[in-house]
Amino acid sequence: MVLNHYWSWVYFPWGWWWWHPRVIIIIHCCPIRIYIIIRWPWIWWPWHKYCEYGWTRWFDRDNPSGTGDWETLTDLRNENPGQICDNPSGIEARVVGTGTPAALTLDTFTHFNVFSGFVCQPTTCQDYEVRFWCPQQSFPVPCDCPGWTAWFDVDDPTVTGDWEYLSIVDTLNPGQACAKASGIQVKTTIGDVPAGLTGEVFHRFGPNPGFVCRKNPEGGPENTPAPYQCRDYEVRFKCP
Ligand SMILES: [Ca+2]
Ligand SMILES: [Ca+2]
Repeated sequence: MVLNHYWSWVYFPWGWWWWHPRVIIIIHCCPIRIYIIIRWPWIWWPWHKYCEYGWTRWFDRDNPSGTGDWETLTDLRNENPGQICDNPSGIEARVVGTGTPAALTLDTFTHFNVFSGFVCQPTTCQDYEVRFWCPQQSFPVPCDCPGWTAWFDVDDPTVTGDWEYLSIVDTLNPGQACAKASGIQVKTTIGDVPAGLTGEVFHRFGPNPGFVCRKNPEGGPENTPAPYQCRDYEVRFKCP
């Protein structure tokens, strides 16, 4: 359908496209993601806004009976093949039904990270659901989202690696973070590459205590040169 001499639009399976000799606008739903690409004078300049981009849907495979609430990555992948990427770059958990952030409950989480997923023990747990951040390299940076902190970079990958602990972020940035978080996202400071796409080895990757990329194995000698490499990462947390 032609709107006027210059503008046309069409609906593709994942959104509406408008195009013009100098502007392309793409609106995706749902959740809503907006992409605007402007050509001036001959270079195409992209702009985008997508708070939810890259998150999986919420998963709730277990109920808090018996040994607790087990939302492990192994089980979730087995029961939902192809829906969770191999190397998530973030994780978030909340209570089913109420949407209460995990950090606001008094339950104990024995696992809460991108390696093993989420486990609440013992049996007094509420019922939790979890989701993972699986972005694509071409759209790496989510915009500012409600409840999420700014991106913080409190360490450099010098001798032992890059240590981005929530407690350190909170101490160095009073009032800008929190003592207990419900989610974490990690990307590189240069290039905005999601952590899961860098191929590096991470030692810690959960809201609590935070994120660590070590150049040496835990408990091993500080070898020179270190066996692993670490880029400089920055983190943001879901508070609470
Ligand atoms: Ca559950
Ligand atoms: Ca860093």
